[in-house]
Amino acid sequence: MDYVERVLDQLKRKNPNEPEFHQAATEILNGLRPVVEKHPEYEKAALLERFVEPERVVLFRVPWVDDAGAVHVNKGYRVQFNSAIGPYKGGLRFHPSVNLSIIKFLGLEQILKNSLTGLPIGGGKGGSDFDPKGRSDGEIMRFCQSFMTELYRHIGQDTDVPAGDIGVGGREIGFLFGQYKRIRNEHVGVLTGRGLTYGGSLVRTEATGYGLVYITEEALKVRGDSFKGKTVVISGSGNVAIYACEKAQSLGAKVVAMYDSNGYIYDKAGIRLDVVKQIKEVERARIKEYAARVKGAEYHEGCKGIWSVPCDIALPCATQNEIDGDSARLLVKNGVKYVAEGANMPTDLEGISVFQKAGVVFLPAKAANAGGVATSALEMAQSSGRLFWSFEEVDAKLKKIMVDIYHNMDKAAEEYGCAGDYVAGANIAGFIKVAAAMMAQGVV
Ligand code: NDP
Ligand code: 2IT
Repeated sequence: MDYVERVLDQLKRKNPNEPEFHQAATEILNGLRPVVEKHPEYEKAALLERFVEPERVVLFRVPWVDDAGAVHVNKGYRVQFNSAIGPYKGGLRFHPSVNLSIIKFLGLEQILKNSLTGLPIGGGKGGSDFDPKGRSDGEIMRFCQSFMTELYRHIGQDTDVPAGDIGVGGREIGFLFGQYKRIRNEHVGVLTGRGLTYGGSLVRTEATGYGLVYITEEALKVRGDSFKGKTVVISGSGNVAIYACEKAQSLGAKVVAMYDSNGYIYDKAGIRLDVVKQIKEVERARIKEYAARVKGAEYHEGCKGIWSVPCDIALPCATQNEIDGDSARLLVKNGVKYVAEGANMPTDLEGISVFQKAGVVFLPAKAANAGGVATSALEMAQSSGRLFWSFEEVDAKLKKIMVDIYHNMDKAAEEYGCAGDYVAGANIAGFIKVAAAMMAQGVV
């Protein structure tokens, strides 16, 4: 067994029943093999063992009262994974599937993603198994207030700065921020994704989806191609999916399918994003509605079928493990040329290998969806500086960050003998900075 295998083996033994965490760690550490081989001092310093162990895990009770007066109890999590290059930074996910394994996989990914942005942010993630679906605004507010009543003591603008993720958008960040400010009596950049009237940044709402399209555009450009005239399939219909669709359409692509957790819509004329926004952002209703409102559009029950829709570019933007080996094979058979991950770990290990073997240009999540957290870091900079930048200014910075990430991971892959393997390239490019910072700071 080499060093990487030993660390993975130990991780699985020490953290049983955490399949998503095992999956993310396997993908990451396998990519880092050429780096640790080049740096034997890392093994002596138990660097990988420290890298995969969170600095701190906070687990807490979140009691709240629903509109009918019934008392509920949820679990709250914050995994403060790595602060070597900056304060912990990463989103909060509210979804019934949330557990420690999922928060740890997201936190581990976040360390390298945040490093790739080139900005000084460490890695963390949190959330709750709370299910926001069907809850009133009052219930959401009381839940967020209860969640923050414990979380506030663990975070701070220079310590840990949460943001949104699945189930946590502008409304939730507003309630969380209000409670933090009330308890702490300070108006600081302790959360990102805030509204524009209380410290938020322009472009943060659009950033993950736009960034995903910017990095894909760069991958197309260096191959003498563009989004123009391309058929695109996007899974999800939440924050990331909607703004990926918006930017892809503005560059001349035709987006033909999207989904939510119940089923997918297919519109061969091209998705009408105004209708999707009205259904998902305003009414918080189901995507099924789209087919009732747009002539010629189809609705299919179930999610998996979306990968049978032929496309040139697939942008999975919903959740982990949406694309397994079979779905990947189907996409390849139907001619997909580019897959860029808007969601975190949407392709499983078999799916990644299918794409790479077929020569599909595969842009992994930690690079492809880094635009969200990068713009969060720009929000933090504006908060600290008491500044407010224009849309054009933030958008230009975001675009440059995404283009730089593309070239950094491309270069890293080439330097370490795996040209074109962006999974390894992104892991390596992200890890080098974190590893250097950890080595410089001693055994901590
Ligand atoms: P949203 O809550 O806005 O949207 C999530 C979308 O994915 C919804 O359409 C939702 O459907 C669907 N979805 C969620 N869970 C499942 C599931 N188990 N099966 C099928 N569909 C599902 O979240 P975001 O758009 O913010 O996040 C989407 C992905 O992007 C996540 O993986 C997140 O970690 C990642 N990401 C988000 C960033 C951000 O800035 N927001 C930044 C980087 C990555 P339904 O409405 O039916 O639940
Ligand atoms: O997965 C992610 O990068 C996010 N959910 C965004 C995190 C952030 O701090 O903006």
